[in-house]
Amino acid sequence: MRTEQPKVIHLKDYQVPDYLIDETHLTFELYEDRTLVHAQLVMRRNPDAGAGLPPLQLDGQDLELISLALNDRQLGLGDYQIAEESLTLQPDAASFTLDSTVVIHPESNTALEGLYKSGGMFCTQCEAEGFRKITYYLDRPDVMSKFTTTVSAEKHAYPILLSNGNPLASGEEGDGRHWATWEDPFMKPAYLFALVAGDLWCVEDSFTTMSGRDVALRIYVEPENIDKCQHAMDSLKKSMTWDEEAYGREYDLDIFMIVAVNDFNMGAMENKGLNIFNSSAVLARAETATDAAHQRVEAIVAHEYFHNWSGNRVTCRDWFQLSLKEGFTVFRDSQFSADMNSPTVKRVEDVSYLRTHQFAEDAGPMAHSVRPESFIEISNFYTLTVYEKGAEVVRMIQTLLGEEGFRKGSDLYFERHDGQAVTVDDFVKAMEDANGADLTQFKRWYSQAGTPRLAVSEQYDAAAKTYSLTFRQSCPPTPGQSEKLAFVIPVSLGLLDGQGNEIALRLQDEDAPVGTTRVLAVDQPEQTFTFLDVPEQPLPSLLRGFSAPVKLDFPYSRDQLMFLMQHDSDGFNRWEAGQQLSVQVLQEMVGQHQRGEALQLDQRLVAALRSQLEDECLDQAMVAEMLSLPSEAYLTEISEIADVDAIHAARDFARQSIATALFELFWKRYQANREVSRQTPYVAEAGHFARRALQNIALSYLMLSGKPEVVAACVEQFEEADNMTERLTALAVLVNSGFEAERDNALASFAEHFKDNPLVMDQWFSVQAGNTQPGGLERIQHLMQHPAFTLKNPNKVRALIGAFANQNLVNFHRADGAGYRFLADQVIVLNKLNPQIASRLLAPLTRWRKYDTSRQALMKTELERILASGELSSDVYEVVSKSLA
Ligand code: B3K
Ligand code: ZN
Repeated sequence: MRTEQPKVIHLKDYQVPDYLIDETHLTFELYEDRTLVHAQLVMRRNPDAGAGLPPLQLDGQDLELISLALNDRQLGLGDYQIAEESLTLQPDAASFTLDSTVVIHPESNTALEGLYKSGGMFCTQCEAEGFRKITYYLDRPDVMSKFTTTVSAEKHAYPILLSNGNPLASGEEGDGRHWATWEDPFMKPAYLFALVAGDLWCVEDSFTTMSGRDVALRIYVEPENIDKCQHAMDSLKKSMTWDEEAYGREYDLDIFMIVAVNDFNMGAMENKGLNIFNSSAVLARAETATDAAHQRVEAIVAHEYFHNWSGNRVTCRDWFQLSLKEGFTVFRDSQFSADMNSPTVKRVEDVSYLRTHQFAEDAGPMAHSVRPESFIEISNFYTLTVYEKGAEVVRMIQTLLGEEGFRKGSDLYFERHDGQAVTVDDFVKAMEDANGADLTQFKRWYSQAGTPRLAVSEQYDAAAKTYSLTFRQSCPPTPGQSEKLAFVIPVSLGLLDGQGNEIALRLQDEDAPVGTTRVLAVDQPEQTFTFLDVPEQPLPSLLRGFSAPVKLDFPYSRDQLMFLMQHDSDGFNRWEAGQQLSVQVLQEMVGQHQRGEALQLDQRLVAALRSQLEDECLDQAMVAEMLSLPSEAYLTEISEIADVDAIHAARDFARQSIATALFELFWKRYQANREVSRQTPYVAEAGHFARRALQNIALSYLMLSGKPEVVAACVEQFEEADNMTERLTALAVLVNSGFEAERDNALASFAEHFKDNPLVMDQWFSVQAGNTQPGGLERIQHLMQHPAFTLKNPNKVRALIGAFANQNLVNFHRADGAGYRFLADQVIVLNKLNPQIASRLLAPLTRWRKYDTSRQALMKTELERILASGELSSDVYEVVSKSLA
């Protein structure tokens, strides 16, 4: 066990840096067995930090110092002190130049942070604190510097040498080596530094910005992937146009580059002018990537591009402000995806994700506010709360200020803070100043953790024709925050009459009605709003578009939910009514299972889904969403104590009953859509996504019938489809079926066909990891022996182990605890190899409070075993210790 307690960093202790680095000149000499890094830092005392010349403490980790010179004077051992994570020396003037040379070992860096090797190429990942593994530096986002970077390497193995900014010069060195120098004219913090060296090919295009400047666009990949870049390039150009139109933001360098690497801890990284991407977030073509993968590529390319303004031009003062760039940028990319595809489908996907995963985080031991107060390891705070809830907070600001007001606020923010490292308060202040608004109370969304509950009750006075809604808000305690103050909750709503028409909304004290959808700002613990001239008892449609990230509670009957599914003018709320109906029905069946009764499905759910399937005018993507019952993970999240087996049994039974009752309709829609798919070449567009989505969900229901004509259709789709969306669904459906011969054939032929494509093999692993039939753990253990699997590649870990623990709940939570033991074993191994991946992988164990006492004990035993397993990384230590606290 760890003897030293790792240090806790607090937001309240923030101090401006003692020194600044105006210029950073780096030279990298890359070799197979070591890399030499020369850094020349042009530094000065920070005028904002007070008088005198305090010691200079630079960050540095795993660096072997070769030489150090201050203003060209070589320093000796007595001139500086080296500790495990720092180097300290005493400057003798307010301005000085510091030259250092260190040796580092990218070739053995398995943590994938700092400079490392992925396959045959060198690449970097510096956010948040990886630059200190490259050279001694002030590795904090409020130290911004102008960088020039020279890279030298052997020419044959590394013909391409890249860094941030614009190319300045290049040349040969003799000995088969060559070099290139890059200059980034924009000041940036070290976390945005990037370097790439490898044998890469590129797809090239260009973009003319709104002021008429030409920008070269390049996507670099390993040669075998050169045919999978077009979708990312199209997405990039759409993003550039969109950011000009929606936010007035123009690109600022002469070149924008994306590089795809196979070994990457997350999706991608927004390094200035040189984005580095997980290959899974760049490569996409019909034959190898699903519709979901295409949409993910489009969203991530956009997200990283948008960071050029929200993150790079205006950056964070400190890491507590992470949501300043991440929440805002997720909000921006979700607006973009909504504009490129279907806004309602996008909203449904985002809200499902938030409610299943972020709400669970908010209710668990790692719960933290959007702007956390403290951390041990910042890597643990790249969370759903900072990203997704942070985006919801920005969205609420837009809902409260209106689209125009929000745009004025963002214009002021970018103009006022260009080139600065700022805080969440600065962002909100710009929104306030541009609109003359007061968001003081609203800012509690940034400082209070936990998911608020909003209980709503109604009162109709037929004589006075008034209708009142009373809102009661509360928020459960979270670690370190027992009491919460009232939030400002924007509630978008409408009222429906008995025919399903919208009622014009006139609030008390208003002279006339104003529209049929209104936003109420609920800002008291309890508050009543009264509407006038309401001719009959209405049915409220509450929280339209999910206008706030809260748990809403209104006592809808099932008939009322069916009415809303039919009539609500808000597309999101039509889906939401269907979800709530499904939840009610499934929870009732969970109860039946627990009492040992025969399961009975409320036929109203079948009727509601039937009318969706019958109506051929509806958006097929929304019909597919309606037909997707709430996931087991979501049903777990909304349970006080989750009964894994009952949830699985109830959901399975409901699916089976729906499949039987609606067989003919499913079959008709399936055949019609499959026929179109057969006749139409693959297109990555919303209408085509929608057709395939309905076709595929229909197939998954149809296969539950086990009818030979369906099995034949599934095999046909698997074998004949020209795209991965259809092929992979057919495979997944076969894998989860009892048709062993067909399943084994399909798995074998898929692996044989795609064995050289690691991203496709990830899908092959995932599909099997998700198989909920008994024996799941043994299948995973067996697959870990497959030659295509390795713990060193984060995508493989996520595809197999992550998918198993997060999506295959009945198998992972099997009663003897073997699933937990297995996960803990993997975490213990990964703790040494790659702490960031280890700490993320263990998240399912942190949710132990959700389960029965026997499972709780088993999960805690494994957390304790991890804690006692030896020297823990700060990443794993923080998550495990907080989970057990
Ligand atoms: N900013 C990066 C995330 C870096 C994570 C470091 N552990 C990607 C993104 O959010 O765009
Ligand atoms: Zn981001």
